[in-house]
Order: sequence, then C-alpha cells, then structure tokens
Amino acid sequence: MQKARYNNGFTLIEVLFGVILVGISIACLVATNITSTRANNIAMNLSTAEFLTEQIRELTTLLPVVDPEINWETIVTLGPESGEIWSDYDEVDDFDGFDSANISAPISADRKVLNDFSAFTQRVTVEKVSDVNFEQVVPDNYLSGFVRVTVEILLNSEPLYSVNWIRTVRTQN
Ligand SMILES: [Ca+2]
Ligand SMILES: [Ca+2]
Repeated sequence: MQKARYNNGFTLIEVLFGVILVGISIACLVATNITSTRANNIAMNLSTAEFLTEQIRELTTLLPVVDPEINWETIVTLGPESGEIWSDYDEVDDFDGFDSANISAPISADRKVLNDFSAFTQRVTVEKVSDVNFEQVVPDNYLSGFVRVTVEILLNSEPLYSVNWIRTVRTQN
C-alpha cells in the first residue's frame, strides 16, 4: 500500500524540478514582456520625434528663407533680427539656433507651446550649403542659393532623432 502511494505521487526531486520549470517559464514571460514594453516605448518616442519635427517643417514651409528685402548673397548672420522672438519669426533663417528648451516645451506648427511634450526638445540649425554639394556647409556670406535646415529632437536632453532638408533661396525672391 505504501508503494502504491509512492508510485501515484511525486518525489521531492520531481516537485522541485516542476517548480524550477515554472519559475523559468515565468522569468521568460516577464523578460519578453519587458522587452516588448521597451520596444513599444522606443517606437512611441520616435513617432513623437517625427511629429515634433513635422511641426517645425510645417511652420517654416510657407515662410521665405530670408528677408526678401536683404541681399541674400551678402547676408552675414543667419538667425533672428534684433528684438525678434520665436513667436515673431517671419523667415526660415530666424530659426537658426532655435532651442525649445528656452521656452520650456516644443512648439507646434501654429506656434503653440506643447506642454504635454516637455520631456522633448526641438533644436533647429539653418546653414548655407554649397550650390554644388549640399553636404558642404559654407560661411554665411558665401555666394550660395541653398540652405540646409536641421531639426534635432532630444528626449530628456539626450539626442533621439535628427532630420534635415534643403531649401532654395533665390526662387523665393
Ligand atoms: Ca525675421
Ligand atoms: Ca532673419
């Protein structure tokens, strides 16, 4: 009778083995879940970065690259005119040096402060590039009809995403 009970039950080693197997399975499930949550977070942060980049692109698309009144080929300093703040920027070159950290949160295409995205930062650089090689940055007073606009997105001050595009100057005037 004792032998029958022994055969129908589990030995201590079998029970321990079972417990270990269940433990390993749970650990694997938790690890998979953590990995998938991280992947989701990364994907979500990148979509936010794209969204914030698009805000700058949309905001600057309809603006002239530089003030049509000034002679582009001799302009020496890119950036806002004296006294101009981001809400007044009326040319693309005004955005050179723009950093949304100075406002507290990124801005939208219609110039609203997006407080819900305050962990993110938009940085904009506008540079003149060579007429024949858009990869080559040239001095501000160089004779060139093109600028490169670069938008960099940071998350908690860490670089996350960067995009640039070329705008032509001469056809705007
Ligand atoms: Ca301006
Ligand atoms: Ca300007």
